[in-house]
Amino acid sequence: MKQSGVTIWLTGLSGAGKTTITEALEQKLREGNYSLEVLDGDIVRTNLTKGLGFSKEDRDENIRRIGFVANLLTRNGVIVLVSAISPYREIREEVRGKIGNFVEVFVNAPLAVCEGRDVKGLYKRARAGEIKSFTGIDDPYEPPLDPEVECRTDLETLEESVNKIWHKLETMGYL
Ligand code: GGZ
Repeated sequence: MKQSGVTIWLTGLSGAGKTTITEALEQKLREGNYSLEVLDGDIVRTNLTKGLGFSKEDRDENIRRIGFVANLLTRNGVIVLVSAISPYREIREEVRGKIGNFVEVFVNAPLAVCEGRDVKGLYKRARAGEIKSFTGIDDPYEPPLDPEVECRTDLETLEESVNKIWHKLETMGYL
């Protein structure tokens, strides 16, 4: 039987661990020879959504375009890993409705933890007012109300987070 496609949508604050989980999950899926594609907000913003900023309108446009591509791939049997802050609930739900085969993963760590990690020094710059409209600082993040999976990256290991998602994909029949 042909692999059925699915979009695995990781949402969460900057520094919550979306990219780290995506990379680990990608590796595990590749070992299983699944056909997959990764759409990471940070990278997509250098091509597909180049020029968009961080206003609500631009973020929604970013998510809509990522969702459009994710949908094309998903309906062709690809497992799509999307990693984007995607702070607004309504647009996430819109994309979910269009794609259908959709697994929302809330990559959750308290703001203080994300800020403490500050891998790229962006929180520091946001606190200093050098970056405006930074999610969690002076821009909203609306957490999912009923995600298929929640990964508490401050409390669980990377392996635990990946296994949780893997297990959910299995029970939903995508693996
Ligand atoms: C949030 C920002 C901002 C602002 C630049 N707010 O953690 P990162 O650095 O590597 O990834 C973040 C990325 C956010 O892009 P997304 O496409 O995921 O955002 S959204 O879904 O809201 O459209 C962050 C960096 O860009 N970054 N400025 N103001 N994150």
